[in-house]
Amino acid sequence: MHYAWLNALPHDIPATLRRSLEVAAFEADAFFAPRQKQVSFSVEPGLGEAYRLEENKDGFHVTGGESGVLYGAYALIRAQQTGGALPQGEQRPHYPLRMLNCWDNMDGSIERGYAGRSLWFEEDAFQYDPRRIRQLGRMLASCGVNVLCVNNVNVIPPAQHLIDTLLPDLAAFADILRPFGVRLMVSVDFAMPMQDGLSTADPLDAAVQAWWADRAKEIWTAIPDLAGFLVKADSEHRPGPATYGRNHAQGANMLARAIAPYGGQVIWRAFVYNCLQDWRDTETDRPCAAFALYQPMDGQFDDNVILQVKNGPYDFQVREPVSPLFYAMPRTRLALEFQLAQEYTGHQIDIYAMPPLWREVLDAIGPDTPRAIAAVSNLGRDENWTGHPFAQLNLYAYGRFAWEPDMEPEAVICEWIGLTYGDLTADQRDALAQLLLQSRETYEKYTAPLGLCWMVNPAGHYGPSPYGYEFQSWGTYNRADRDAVGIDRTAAGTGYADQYPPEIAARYADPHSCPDNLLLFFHRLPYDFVMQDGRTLIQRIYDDHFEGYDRTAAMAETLRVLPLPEQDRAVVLERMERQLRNAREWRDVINTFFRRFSGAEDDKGRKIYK
Ligand code: GCW
Repeated sequence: MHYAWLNALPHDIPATLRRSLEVAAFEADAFFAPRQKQVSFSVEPGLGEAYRLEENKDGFHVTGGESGVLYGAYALIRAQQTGGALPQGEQRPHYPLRMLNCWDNMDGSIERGYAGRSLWFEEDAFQYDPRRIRQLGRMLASCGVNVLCVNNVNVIPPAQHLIDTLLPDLAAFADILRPFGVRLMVSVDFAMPMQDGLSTADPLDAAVQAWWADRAKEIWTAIPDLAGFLVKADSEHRPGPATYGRNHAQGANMLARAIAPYGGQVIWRAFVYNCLQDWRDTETDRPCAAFALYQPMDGQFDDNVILQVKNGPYDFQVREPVSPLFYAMPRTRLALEFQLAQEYTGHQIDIYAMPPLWREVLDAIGPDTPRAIAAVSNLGRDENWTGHPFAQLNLYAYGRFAWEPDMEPEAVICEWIGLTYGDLTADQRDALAQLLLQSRETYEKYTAPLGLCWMVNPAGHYGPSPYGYEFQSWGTYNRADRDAVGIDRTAAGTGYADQYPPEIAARYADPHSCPDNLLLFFHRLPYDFVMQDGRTLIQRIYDDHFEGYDRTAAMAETLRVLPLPEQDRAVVLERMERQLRNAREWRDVINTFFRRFSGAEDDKGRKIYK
């Protein structure tokens, strides 16, 4: 197995180890016995996921609840491997639901997957190597993730049958992950009753309600600890309550009532907008959509509904402000959704470490605003799990942030490096940490400028295409012309900025106080607009793109001399070359695009192609 932060552990878990305590004891013993130390355990069921660690003369003692002992064992190993101090006092996760959303289809493909095929689906069936799934369980437990949604939110046939004919297979899969403290979740199709012969899926129809209640009973009989349903409704052509003139609270609550008797939760996604927009329409503004729809429903969702909101109002772009819904729904349980899959952030070819992004988001909204956390998975069947070995950092760090949302990006990056590449010298580790820490900003500089978004190739979302999305129906426009670029989202424009609380809205609304990196998200500005640092907008676009490429070239230099383990080194260097080509392409395409429109020369006389 390659998941290097667990390198010191044996490669497999014997099938007989069924309970988390057994797993914990096995892991701890395997790690500490060769070091002549003993680890003992005691279980206090009331502790649940929490644990306490103590050092004694023979070794260590872990006290925890059922999954707590497991998390305690991994925390102990982590502290030992990184030379960190033992966490003091009772440790418990900040978010009770720490979800990984897998967009796996049953034919084995993964929507926005960049690390190979599905680890558990193939040929429209569950097909997997149970040892690999146990390794997956260890990986998730070792970083603290506790819910795995097995199928794509776009429920592509035959995945709708996961909750009827395929239930025994789903239950068998749940059995494998249960000892690792991982519960399953399933994405469901809102119109499923109609596939079973009903004439409607109207949430207020008694027959529909009875259908879901029956289904819930059968599902939770088969898998008593199923975490719940994930639902993408009325979004990008998925069915939903709007078809029947019902709102999202009515739709979500209907499902919630069916599964409440079993402790199930409905995770209802707030990713809803008009994907059939006419580009000629300048009134409709996609980032406004979710707030306009959901904010008026605050307080209307049942207790076991969680509204899952992407971190930004658009769609996991390289730079977006946080979604204004996080400031506006105090009476609704919200989940914060991140995307580990690098859809818009380099396809796990380019290096893009996410902790700085998460730090910003969590600082902006406060860690207590969301009540749960979710991330779109970056895993696949590739031997190293994530395509690029460094993309493992994002999964690891996500789990750690889900436990401790106050973590500093640098600390978690260093922790991961210590666990994964412990043989590097302190200087080498530091060089890698700095490279990773800055990788997001580097990527941002060579791609779409200053919060503009969507200059990416529409086919696949890798590489530049400044006008690729411009005349499409997705609500994704930059509206660049010879004088100016961007969309005015202030009160004078689409009004998006006013969805924020007044002090935040005021900061965004003034181009002189709006953070530079969001300037073109909120404003339409002429190329000669003078920015806070004194540079003109067009010069800043050029400078960023040259700098982004130069920083990428410097990354390649750093990596060339870094003595990573051989199997990682080959992949890292090969991908680095592709990243450098990508950065060059972005730099030249974007600079040429804006030079053609603006006619402006680069102050520093660098090469911009005609
Ligand atoms: O970003 C978009 C992706 C879709 C995805 C959708 C969503 C699963 O391009 O592939 O569909 O978001 O989050 O539902």
